[in-house]
Amino acid sequence: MESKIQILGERLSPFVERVYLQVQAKGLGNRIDFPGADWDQIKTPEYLKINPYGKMPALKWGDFTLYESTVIMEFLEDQFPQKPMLPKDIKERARVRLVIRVLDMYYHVHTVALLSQVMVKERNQKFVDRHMAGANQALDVLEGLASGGQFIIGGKMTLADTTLFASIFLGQTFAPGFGLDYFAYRPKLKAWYEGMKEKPLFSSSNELRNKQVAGFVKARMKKRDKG
Ligand SMILES: N[C@@H](CCC(=O)N[C@@H](CS)C(=O)NCC(=O)O)C(=O)O
Repeated sequence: MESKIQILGERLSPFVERVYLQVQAKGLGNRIDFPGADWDQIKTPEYLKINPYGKMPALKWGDFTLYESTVIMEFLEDQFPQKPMLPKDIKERARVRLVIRVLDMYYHVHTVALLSQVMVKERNQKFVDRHMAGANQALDVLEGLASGGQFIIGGKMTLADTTLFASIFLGQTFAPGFGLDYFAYRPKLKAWYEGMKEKPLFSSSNELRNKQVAGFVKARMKKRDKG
């Protein structure tokens, strides 16, 4: 029997969660496992052999390994063409990829930086302001790209929805602490998010994800109070 595909990483990471949501949306839960890998494990020599950058997620399928979430998602689309998450129409397909590219190149760089300022003894306000401006700009761009319907691009659930949801879910959990309102002036993103979070695909994960976020905050507080 062919071995199961494993996706290594913790679902608190939006890069892992985007793959998880794709797998669920495609109904591949019985073909692909998420055994978890914590933050220490991704720096072990064994893991670094799979991903020399020591980041999550990574894919392992027998001898075959892969990393970079977007590459993993595209591989899964090719390997499992059922319930496609990339539109047939090549213009729409390009726009789905554009949403993901904007997240990877222009959004996460700022939100990851802002996360480093959660629960610290003293915030570096200049640093926070710079990255808030960057995050806001990316969110404005995403508002501009949004179709304005139920789905972020086109008329069907795509990788743009699952990927954006994973990113926004985590980001907006921490945003109020920075005075950042994701949805105040972004009606299309707001309506999209409100609609998406009610769908079983996303709402079924909420409890676990909220627990993970609380765990992250607790760990950061512990670190802050220690040193
Ligand atoms: N471009 C990578 C980004 C992955 C990434 O940054 N993952 C974070 C977790 S959110 C990580 O593993 N960070 C650990 C580290 O950088 O040491 C991807 O899309 O897979």
